[in-house]
Amino acid sequence: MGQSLTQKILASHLVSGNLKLGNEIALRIDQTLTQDATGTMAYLQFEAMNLSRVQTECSVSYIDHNTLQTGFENADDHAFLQSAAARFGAYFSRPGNGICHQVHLERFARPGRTLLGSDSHTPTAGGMGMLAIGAGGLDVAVAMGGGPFYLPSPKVLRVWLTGQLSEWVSAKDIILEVLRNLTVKGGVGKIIEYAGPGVKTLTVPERSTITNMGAELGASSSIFPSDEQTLRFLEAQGRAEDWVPLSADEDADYDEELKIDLSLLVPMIAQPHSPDNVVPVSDLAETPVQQVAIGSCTNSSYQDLMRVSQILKGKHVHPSVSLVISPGSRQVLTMLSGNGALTDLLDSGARLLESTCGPCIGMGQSPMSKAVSVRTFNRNFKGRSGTQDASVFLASPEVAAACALTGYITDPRTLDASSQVEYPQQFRIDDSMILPPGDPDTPIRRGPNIQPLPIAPELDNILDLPIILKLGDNITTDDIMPAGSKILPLRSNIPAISEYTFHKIDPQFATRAKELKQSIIIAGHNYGQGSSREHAALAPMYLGLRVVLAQSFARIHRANLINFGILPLTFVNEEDLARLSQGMILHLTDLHKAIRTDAPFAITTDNGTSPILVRHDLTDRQAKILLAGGLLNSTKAAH
Ligand code: MIC
Ligand code: SF4
Repeated sequence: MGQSLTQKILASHLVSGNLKLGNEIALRIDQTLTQDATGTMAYLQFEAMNLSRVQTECSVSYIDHNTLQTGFENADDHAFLQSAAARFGAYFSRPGNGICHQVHLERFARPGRTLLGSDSHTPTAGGMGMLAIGAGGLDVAVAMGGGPFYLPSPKVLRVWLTGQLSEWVSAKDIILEVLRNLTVKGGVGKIIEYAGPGVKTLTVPERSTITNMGAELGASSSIFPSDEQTLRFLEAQGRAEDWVPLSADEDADYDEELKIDLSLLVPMIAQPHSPDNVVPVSDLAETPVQQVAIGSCTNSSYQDLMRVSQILKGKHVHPSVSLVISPGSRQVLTMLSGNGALTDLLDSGARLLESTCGPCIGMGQSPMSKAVSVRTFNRNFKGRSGTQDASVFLASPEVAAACALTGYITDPRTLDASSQVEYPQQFRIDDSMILPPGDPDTPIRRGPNIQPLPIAPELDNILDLPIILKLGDNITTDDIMPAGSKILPLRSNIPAISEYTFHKIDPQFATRAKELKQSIIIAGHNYGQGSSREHAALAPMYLGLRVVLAQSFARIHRANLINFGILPLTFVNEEDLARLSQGMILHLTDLHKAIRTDAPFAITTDNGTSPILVRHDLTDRQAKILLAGGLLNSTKAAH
C-alpha cells in the first residue's frame, strides 16, 4: 500500500510514536513562526525554559496583528520581540512587512518541510506542499528550542478535485464548498490532502487560500502536492532551489474522501456568524451592503488584489459602501504601486490600510451598527469585527469587489468586467524588512507592557468546583478571550487581559471567577474552536478555572488547556450536559489517580442526582504535564 503525501512528511519527521490512527506522535519541526499577538508569550516562555538559541532551520517572528499603536503597549511589544529575535536567533519581520502567513509563503515556506506556528492559520504554507500546523505559543517555544511537537496521529481526508474553475469562481469558493460539506467541526483530528487532476489548475496563492481556511474546518492541517505550479511560484520568488517534487503514491489509502468538480462551482458566500454557513451568492442578491473589506491572510495575494483592481478600474465604489483594502505584504503592495494598480484602486474610492491583519481581528474599521460587511477573510464569528450587531459575510475578492461597486451582495458573473490577470514572471523581492538573527548578547528590551508569566498552580487531588458558566456548541476562542483594538494590546500582560475573559458573554465573569477562587466550565461540542491564542487558556487559569467539561474540544485549545494546567474532560454520556446548570457544585475526588488511569471516572453533584461519568483521554505525557501544573512547570521539573 502506498503512502499519502501527509504520511510521507509525517514519516520523515517522526521522532517517536507510530502512525496508527489516534496514537500520539512526536514530530521534528523544521521551521517556526510566531506573530506579535502570540509571540510575546512564546518568547517569554522560551526565556522561562532557559533556552538560549533557536535550534530550527529557521524561526521567524512577525509583527502583523498589533500595529495600531494607540498607546505605548504595541510598540513595547515590538521592541521586546525585535530584541528577543536578535538574541535568540530568529528572523524578525518588521511591522509593515506583511501578514505572517503571506510573507512566510513568499519568502520561507519549503515543500516537504514541517512548520509550527503560533497562529491557527499556519497551514497557509500547505499550499506550498509544506506540513504546516498551528499551535499554542508554548508548543512553538518548545519547537524553537529543538523539542518535538506532539499530536494525535491524524486521519487523512482526501479532497479529490476534477475539472477547472469557471471565470469569476475562485479558490475561496472551493474552500467555502468544503466548509459547506464538512462544517466547522468536520476537520477535527484530520489533515486535509488535496489531489486529483484539478490540482494542477490552481496556483500556489490559490492553493494557500484553501489551506489557510482549512483552519475553519478544525483540521490539523491542509496540504497540496508540490508540482510544476510550486516550482513556478518559487522561481518567481527567486527560490527555485527550495523546490522538491512531492505527491501521494497512486495507490495511497485515505480515511475519508470528498469529491469536488471545480467546473460545477459557483460564487459562494458564508453568512453570519459561522464560516460554514455557506450558500451561493445569488441566493442573497439584493441584500444591501455597507462595508467591504478586502485582505487578510486568506485573500490578499498579488493576484487577488490585481483581480480586484481590474474589476474596479475606471469605476467608483458605491456611495453607501466603505471599501477598505489591506494588502497581504509589502511585496504585494509595492508590486501594485509599481504597475499602477494601486492608483486604480485608490481612484475607485478604496481606502488603503497597512499590510497587516487589520479589520480581520477587529483592529480598526469596525462596521457601523447593524451593518452588512462583506469580507474576504476567514472568520465571521459574532462581534469579531468589533461591532456586536454587524452581519459579517465571507466571500472571494471577486464577490467583494462586485459588492463594493453595486452596494448589494452581487454575483460577480453579472458584472461587465474581466477578472483575468497575468501571473507574474517575477515577484518583487526585497527582504530589507526581514532582519536576520542577531547577536546572542543582545539585551532584551522590556517595557512596562511586558509582564512576567503567571505560572499555573498544581492541580489539587480533591476539588469542589462551582460551575461558573454553562455554554453551548462551537464556543470560539474569540468568545473566551476577545481580541480587537482595546484588548489585543494587553496580550503580554495577563493580569490586565484576564479582566476581559468571556467579557461579551458575561461581563461579570472575571469578578465572579475571582470571588469563587476556583471553578469549572461546562460546554457542548467543539469548545475552543478558532484561534491558537493561549490567552484563552492562560487568562481563565489566572482567574482560577481548573477544569473544562465539554462534549468535545477543538485541537489547539485542548492542547493549550493542558499546557496551562487546566484539565479538559469530556462526558461519557453526552446527554449529561443537560443535567448540569450554572451555579451547581461539582465534586472531583481522587483526581490524581483518575488522571493516571485511562478509565472513565465519576463526578458527583451537590443536588443529589446520580454521578456524571467523565473521561480525560490524556496521554501519559499529558497526564504528567497536568499533574505538574502545566508544561512550564513540568519542563522546569525535568531540568
Ligand atoms: C485570529 O485570526 O484569530 C488570530 C488573531 O490570528 C489568532 C491568533 C491570536 O489570537 O493571536 C489565530 O488565528 O490563531
Ligand atoms: Fe491575521 Fe486575520 Fe489571518 Fe488571524 S486570520 S492571522 S487575524 S489576517
